[in-house]
Amino acid sequence: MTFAAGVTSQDVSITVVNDTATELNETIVVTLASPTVATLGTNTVHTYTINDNDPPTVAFSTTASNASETTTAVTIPVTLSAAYANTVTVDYSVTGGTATSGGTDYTITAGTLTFTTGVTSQNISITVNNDVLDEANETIIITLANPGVATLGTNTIHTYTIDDDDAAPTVQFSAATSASTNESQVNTDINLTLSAASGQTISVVVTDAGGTATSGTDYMGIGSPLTIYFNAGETSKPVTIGVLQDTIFEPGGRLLC
Ligand SMILES: [Ca+2]
Ligand SMILES: [Ca+2]
Ligand SMILES: [Ca+2]
Ligand SMILES: [Ca+2]
Repeated sequence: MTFAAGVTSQDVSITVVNDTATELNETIVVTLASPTVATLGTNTVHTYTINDNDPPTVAFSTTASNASETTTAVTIPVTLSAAYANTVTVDYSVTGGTATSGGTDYTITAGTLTFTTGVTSQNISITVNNDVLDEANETIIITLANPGVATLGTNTIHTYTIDDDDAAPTVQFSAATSASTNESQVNTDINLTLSAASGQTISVVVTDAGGTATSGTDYMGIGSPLTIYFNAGETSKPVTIGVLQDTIFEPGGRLLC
């Protein structure tokens, strides 16, 4: 660089390539050396910074994931397409699913993920309640919104499935035998019980397996086979048998389930 006589200022020209790559800010360091006639002043080094103008996309890594209910600390990763020069934010919230929030099946705090400069991955945390209830597998649907600086990528919705780990309850008669006080007692209830409440509907088929009583004569038929349904949370269900009063002495019958 030459300063002609009387010239006091000259420019160093830099041509920046305005690419489309998401990147951190970059620097160019220019140094002065070997002056002739003059001597070097104080600022012999100059740093020029190229501030990137290509924001990344922000999205879930995958659209779905799952684990056993025994996995209580769940993390759902959200990633940037590339490290960026500026802080990126994105909001997330639960927008659906069959699982119940508020601690029943899980707890999640909706909020904002913040990716500071250079950070490309952040996690959404879910705390799953490992209960002892037999349930269907249940889902939590999380959606990203309101990206700050970045734009939303492809995977803006993630479905997490809690795979239930609790065995279905057993179903049985509450007692192997029972008897009427006498034939004048009508509409006897034979009780069915579950070993534990379930979170889903449970059915069992009750069949009239014979016995010495005669259906239609000594008692009303149970409509065999009769399907009994336990709704979620129920642990006891009656099977009602209508006893017919006659004037003949006889012993009773039996049921199977
Ligand atoms: Ca760029
Ligand atoms: Ca549950
Ligand atoms: Ca469990
Ligand atoms: Ca469960």
